[in-house]
Amino acid sequence: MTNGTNNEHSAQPEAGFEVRIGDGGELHQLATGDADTLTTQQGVAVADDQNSLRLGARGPALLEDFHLREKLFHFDHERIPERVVHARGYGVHGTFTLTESLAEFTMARILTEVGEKTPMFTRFSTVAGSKGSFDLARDVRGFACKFYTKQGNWDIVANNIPVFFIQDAIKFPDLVHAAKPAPDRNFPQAQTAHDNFWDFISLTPESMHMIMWTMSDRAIPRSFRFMEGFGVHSFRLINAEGKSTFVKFHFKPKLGLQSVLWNEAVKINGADPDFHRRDLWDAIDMGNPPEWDFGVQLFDDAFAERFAFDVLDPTKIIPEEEVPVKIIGSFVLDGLVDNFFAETEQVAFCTQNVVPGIGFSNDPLLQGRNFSYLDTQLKRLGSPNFTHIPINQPRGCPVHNFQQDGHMAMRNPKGRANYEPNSWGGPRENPDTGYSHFPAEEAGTRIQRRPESFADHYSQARQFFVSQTPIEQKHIGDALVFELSKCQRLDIRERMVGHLRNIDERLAQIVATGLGLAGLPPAPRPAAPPVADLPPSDALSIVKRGPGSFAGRKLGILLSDGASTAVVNALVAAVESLPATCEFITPKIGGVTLDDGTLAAGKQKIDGGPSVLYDAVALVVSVQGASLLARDAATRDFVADAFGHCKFIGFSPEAVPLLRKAGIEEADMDSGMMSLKIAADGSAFVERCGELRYRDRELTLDLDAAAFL
Ligand code: HDE
Repeated sequence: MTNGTNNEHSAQPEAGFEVRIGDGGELHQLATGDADTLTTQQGVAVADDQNSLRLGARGPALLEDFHLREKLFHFDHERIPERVVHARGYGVHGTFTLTESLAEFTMARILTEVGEKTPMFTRFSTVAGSKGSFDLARDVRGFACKFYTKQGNWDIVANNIPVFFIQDAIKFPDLVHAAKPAPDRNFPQAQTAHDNFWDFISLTPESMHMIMWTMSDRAIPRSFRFMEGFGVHSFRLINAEGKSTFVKFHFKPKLGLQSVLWNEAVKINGADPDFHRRDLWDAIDMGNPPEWDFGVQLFDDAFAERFAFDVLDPTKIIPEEEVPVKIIGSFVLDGLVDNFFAETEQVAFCTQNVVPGIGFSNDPLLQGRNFSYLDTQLKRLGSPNFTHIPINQPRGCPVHNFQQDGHMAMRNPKGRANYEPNSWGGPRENPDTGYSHFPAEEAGTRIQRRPESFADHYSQARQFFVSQTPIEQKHIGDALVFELSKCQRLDIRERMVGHLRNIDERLAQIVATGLGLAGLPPAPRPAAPPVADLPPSDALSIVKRGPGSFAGRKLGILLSDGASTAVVNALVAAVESLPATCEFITPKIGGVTLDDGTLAAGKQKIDGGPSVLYDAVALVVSVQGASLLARDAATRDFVADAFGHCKFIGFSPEAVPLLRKAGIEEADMDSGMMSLKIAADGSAFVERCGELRYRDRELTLDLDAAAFL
């Protein structure tokens, strides 16, 4: 069925239908006879797949037609429940390689054998939207990884944000209910801009740190390829002597971080609701697979004692300045799935999936997750045998146990013994190599109470805010104003602004002004006095960690007939050398004829390729082309949006009338705009695009920007 980890494998779909049977794990063709003959599920060759059996050509259908009945029966049952959260996701295969051994800290072989390659599967997702929702929702992104290690499957069910909304699993159903569409009207879909969400949040101060992250540009990533991943909780590493070290897991994209603007996100969702999945598919398909560094923050009990916050509290980070992220390996995601349902839909991530040498902390959210993920697979996949589905089967080691039977059992033990201990033989426990739980000393009173050490909800929220560049702070303010403007109840808006006062007075004031509140509502009294003003951390800003190269990005080249071949070729060569990609956008999809007579085929017709789909744009047109295109509304939008979204714009001198028609006058020409007169300008322009956006432009375009400067 699949275990493809390279493009060749997935680029060549197998004819026919395969099923995994027996306990050997080998694949068998189900078809009788040759693979080209259509058969029923029973392997019987089908003679007519166009007409059902009827009593006369115009008569009633006959129940006897087993092929018709089987086909409809199977179709009727094709859907399984979508995930209760993270329903919309996209999975790909990859490989993890260790570059630095953690043998001092753990027995987990995947973290000790330098150079060893471990196959993995990653599923990216949005949280709130249903399976068919759009990709560029303002939302947290899931970044779940399953590592098929030689000691069993290890899952890091990560997000692209290092903290969470709540501190206790008991609040998860409430959080998700509040975020999802309201139960009476069933809207809004895939967005938190509504009363229920902000009602819950404004009544849950522990969510404030997470809110700063979700209102930041992190929640509208440009691509899965430009996102960080975080295991969030403190886990344990356990070494051969049984010593435990705390660990937090980090994934850092080699291409750097990048997000879109909110106005872009809104338009991308219309232009291409599959923007993120298409981006990942294309990158892998074209042979530019994304890679991440795999890092750990390691700390001991002594650090946990002296750290200003509780390392068990999932609403807190440990700043990288305090405990640096040590890079110990990397992974590349280079394998497309053969079948979306079989792999992406059926993959079952469980936080409880750990291997010897890796353990849990007492983080109450993690403890709750360890129950929830296993439980939810039964609902979704319908049987405790979901581990028999190929995507969930361990690959690096055998599986031997006496768990058997149940719906859809595919791996059935042979022989008489199905219990342990027994006198017939079979697998036995092994205290030397088996998983042993870390013997933490625990004592206490049975109690339902949050620890005092979890009580400071504002200090790190403030630290996140002050760590952002002015433009990023502005985006947080804009996002809050937008989201709260969609709440109908004034008291909810006010309660939220009250919380913001405990984070940053200026932010609260700006949001209050943006909402048109009469004054500043009172700030709630914090449950604990905030720790001293925390220092800004550069690691928290996307802009401060920009890539500086256009590698992995996409240039949109708008062409007309008669455009300069020399400039076009120079742009394409510069982009491909990075490597990055480019697409020609042409008035007709058939393409244009360049000034030397070459035909340049369009990848997008102008209406289907708005500039929001590109990281930067170049307008390479002739005099006549510019005047024709200037009369076209979609082309004017293309140019105006590229300018409004602070993109770098390269333009041939002939394009100036088009710029004017799109509202860009001489006085608006800034250093984000570059003239493309000769071929050399093409490579200089692509070099300039490395900054990704000409951010200064936003400060001049936005009425509210001044407040953040
Ligand atoms: Fe999840 N979460 N979660 N979550 N989560 C699920 O499991 C849950 C949390 C995350 O691509 C569900 O298989 C509880 C934190 C990802 O298949 C469910 C709590 C983080 C995915 C579930 C949390 C995550 C899920 C739904 C609080 C970041 C997608 C379907 C105690 C570290 C996995 C499923 C995929 C999915 C429960 C909080 C990440 C219901 C109870 C914190 C990436 O089991």
